[in-house]
Amino acid sequence: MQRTKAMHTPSAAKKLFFAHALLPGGWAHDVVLTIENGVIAAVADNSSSAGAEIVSGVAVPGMPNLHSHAFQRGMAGLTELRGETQDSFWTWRQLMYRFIDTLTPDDVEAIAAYAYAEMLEGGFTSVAEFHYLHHDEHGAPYGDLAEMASRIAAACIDTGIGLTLLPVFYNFSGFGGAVPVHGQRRFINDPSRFLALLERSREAIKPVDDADIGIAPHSLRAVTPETLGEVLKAVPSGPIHMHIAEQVKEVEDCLGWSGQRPVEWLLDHVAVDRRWVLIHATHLTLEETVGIANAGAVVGLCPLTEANLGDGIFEGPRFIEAGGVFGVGSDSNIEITAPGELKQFEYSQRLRHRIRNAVARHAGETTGRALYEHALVGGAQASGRAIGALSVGKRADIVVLDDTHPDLCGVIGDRWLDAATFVTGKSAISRVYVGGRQVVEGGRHFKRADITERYRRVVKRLASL
Ligand code: NGQ
Ligand code: ZN
Repeated sequence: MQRTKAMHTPSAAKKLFFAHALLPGGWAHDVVLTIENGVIAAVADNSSSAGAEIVSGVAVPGMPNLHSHAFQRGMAGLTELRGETQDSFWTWRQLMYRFIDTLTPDDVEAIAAYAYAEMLEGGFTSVAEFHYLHHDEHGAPYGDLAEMASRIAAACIDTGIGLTLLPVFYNFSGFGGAVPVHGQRRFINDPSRFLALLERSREAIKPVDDADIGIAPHSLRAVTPETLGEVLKAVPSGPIHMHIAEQVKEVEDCLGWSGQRPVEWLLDHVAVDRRWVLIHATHLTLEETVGIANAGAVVGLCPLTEANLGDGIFEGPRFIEAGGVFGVGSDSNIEITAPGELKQFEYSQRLRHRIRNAVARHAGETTGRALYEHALVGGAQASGRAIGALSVGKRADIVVLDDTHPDLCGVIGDRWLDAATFVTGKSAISRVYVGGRQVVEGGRHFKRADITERYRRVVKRLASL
């Protein structure tokens, strides 16, 4: 009973007491967070717990997930079978197109709810949903253009996760305005229908407490300079996300089309700034790497998916040295865990450069802390919402680590984040709050049973790639 109540009561003012919390200035002790309407209204350290709910464990800011295609959770594990030719990103994409052939709005809602519950259990308190499955199975728009967007919103309400909805502008199938292929029929809009969809999507997210909206031109492959320009001109604010330079073939095709590499082209032709989030940005020259950092754009890394799809490895140390900002996303949702994405990122850097502690910024800093703080900053910027820190004015998105866990009980401070990142993964996450509402207890989402049952029914029907 009480659990249901915690999910649904509008969050009146409340106070939470933590023995330890990671604040913007570092670790603080005996911390009381006062939360009003989902927002942190006051932070006091060295405080008494009187009048506050005492929460055992270590409070850290919830991690924003800056890139997800929720529906792809439903095909996790189904594409690991060797095909007739050498498998690659592109053969995976064929299977993905097949998977969406028959997905209904109900399916998408059920899969998204399951993915979002897992995100919350995995330490992600918000999701930037890069949403492109717009139309019905014949490629015709639904009666409500934003039918599918409203299902994403419903899954957010169901699970309590925060949302930045990114309706995707997908116009063509390749550089230079190539005609879309059959498998892309459910994604395609021209600028005017896309802008209408965007307006309807703004309405669709209104019932979600913790939500905002941006746009996502899918990739340079999916737009032309003209149609991209038209959409950008019509949307003067909010985050802009785009897949870019993920595959070598994509870089080659872009060179063939324009004589420039994707990031080089973008930096030259579009006013890239802090609104921009470049997803993957895997294959870059040093000049492009530094160019993104100088533009103030975020690089959105999805290390588990990038490994699964055989994309390649982003250049971390040079980007960070140049002051670049990055965050992490779960993308194809093959495995959903914030610590897991951070670990995979660090490990790929270690393998690429044959070094250790690649991301720590100075002697004496631990890698777990550095990874976590980098990704909070990038994730919040990419989400365009007031999240990513336990400080006044931010949403009360809180992840609580279990400091009695055998791998955490003997250490303190930054070492908690090292243990959670490299050793325990999400098993050290005990509680999660979004906008001050508790949604995870003992590592389990409050609605896990119901959401799982619904998901099971859907995937049993779909699991035949
Ligand atoms: C996507 N996913 O939109 O889901 C893409 C594949 C494409 C990743 N790029 C399709 N990881 O890029 O054309
Ligand atoms: Zn993606």
